[in-house]
Amino acid sequence: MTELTAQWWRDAVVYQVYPRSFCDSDGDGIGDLAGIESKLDHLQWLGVDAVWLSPVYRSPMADFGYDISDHCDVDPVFGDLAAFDRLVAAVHDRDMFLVMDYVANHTSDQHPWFRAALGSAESPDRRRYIWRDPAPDGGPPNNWIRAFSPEPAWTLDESSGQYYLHLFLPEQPDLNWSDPRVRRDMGEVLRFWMDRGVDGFRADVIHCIGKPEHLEDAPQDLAGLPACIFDQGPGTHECLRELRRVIDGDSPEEHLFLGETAVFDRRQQLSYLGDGDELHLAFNFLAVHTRWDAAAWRSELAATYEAYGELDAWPTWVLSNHDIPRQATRFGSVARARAAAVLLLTQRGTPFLYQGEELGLLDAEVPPHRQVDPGGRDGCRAPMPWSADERGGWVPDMWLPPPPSAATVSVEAQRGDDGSMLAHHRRLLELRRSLPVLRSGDFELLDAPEGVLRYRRHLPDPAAGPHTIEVAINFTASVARDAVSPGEQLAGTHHAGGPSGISDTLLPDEARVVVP
Ligand code: ISL
Repeated sequence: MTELTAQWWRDAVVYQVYPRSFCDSDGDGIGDLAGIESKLDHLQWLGVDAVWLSPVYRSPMADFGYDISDHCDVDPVFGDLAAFDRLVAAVHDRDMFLVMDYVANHTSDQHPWFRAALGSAESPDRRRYIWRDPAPDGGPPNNWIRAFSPEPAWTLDESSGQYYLHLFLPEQPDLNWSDPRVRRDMGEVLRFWMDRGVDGFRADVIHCIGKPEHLEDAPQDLAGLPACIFDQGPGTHECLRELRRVIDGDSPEEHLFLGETAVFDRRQQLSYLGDGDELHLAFNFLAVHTRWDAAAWRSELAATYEAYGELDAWPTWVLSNHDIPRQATRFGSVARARAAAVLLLTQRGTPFLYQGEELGLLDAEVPPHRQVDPGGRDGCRAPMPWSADERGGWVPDMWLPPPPSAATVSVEAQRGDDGSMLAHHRRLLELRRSLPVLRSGDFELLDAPEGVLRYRRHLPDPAAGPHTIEVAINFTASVARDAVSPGEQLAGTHHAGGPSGISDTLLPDEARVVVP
């Protein structure tokens, strides 16, 4: 049974489950909570410590769950509250933690709050959302653009003659966090799920929740960009501090407050950690968008560790999620994704794996008639292949087509194969769990030939295991000499481990973890 320990996330690797695409227990072509529960033994075998669930709340699914119509219920497509409670208990039975998505910036337009707000400027619920009169020409109140398509972030409510703000789809109206009832009720949502046992929250686009009182036009240099990346000013920080107090409750540092800070300015990203009184962790999307290039990664790692080090803050590392092309697709090959797993799982900070990453999945090619996501993100959301058949064990009318090569790139095909991507991940996770130096050791970049990234992790006084670990990654398609210290190899892309790493040469796409 999981004992809540202060700041458990600092020692954890978190696995993201996208529930629609994880495991379908009832054969309707859509994954569900009972399906997730049935695969927990597999996740435990893999060696992850926590599961983050993308939204399972009741939702009309305009944005596949990121549009919530009831914050205190489970959508019937996924199960019910009893199934949720069983899942929480089953996760805890395996000494893992469960993190839930928390969508605070907006609700569904079908949420009772928005239904009540619509149409009447007099309704007390009106203030839960953000309304403005039209511009003098009758158009939207400012020049903000919504996500997913270059259209205004405003929709006219004809019956009241006012526009409402939505940084995402028109079906996702933005909440007004300057309304005390929104703050109170959204705090209650956190308590509701903590009372059911969840161990933390991944807070969706949480940097957007505060809004400046005067919603002025975006400056020229930002005008064409979606408004969801803007810094919304001090209001957000005030809200984050308030939410953190709710999450801390009487047992500070036991429940994770992780923010999807989808911004591309490092200082802005770090600002949401406050003085240790806002988010515990902020996703580092600058790393997600770093291309497969040794010099680019060298500067990304240096900048992240420097900025986080100055604040004594704990970084996060993530390479993929349900919004972006998978790294095997993005970086151009499974061999690179295999090296990227070494990069990800040997960092200081909390690493996140997205379901299927451990198999080296490629994005599915989704033909136009099967495309369902308004943001064009179907490819990376293709259902997880469990068995070695062309649909990966899913029924014929699965909600999205399978990823390519499900017959070979599946859990069944890889589980017994010691050379597989799955076995590679399992070894890296086991290594991270067994070596304190990999979790909490210092990080230092080392000189390396062009195209190679080389770094050292060091722990002055480890509780167990070696004090110093060296990692070297060849980003190129050529052999790299003088690229790694000879020493005992603990893990790698090309050799499972053992005393093989005596040479200083890396093969193309090779990554190695050694005791120098
Ligand atoms: O998906 C993106 C671009 O295609 C991102 O800009 C994304 O919209 C952004 O990272 C916010 O994502 C989160 O909130 C969205 C939801 O659609 C995403 O799935 C979620 O991860 C709105 O709730």
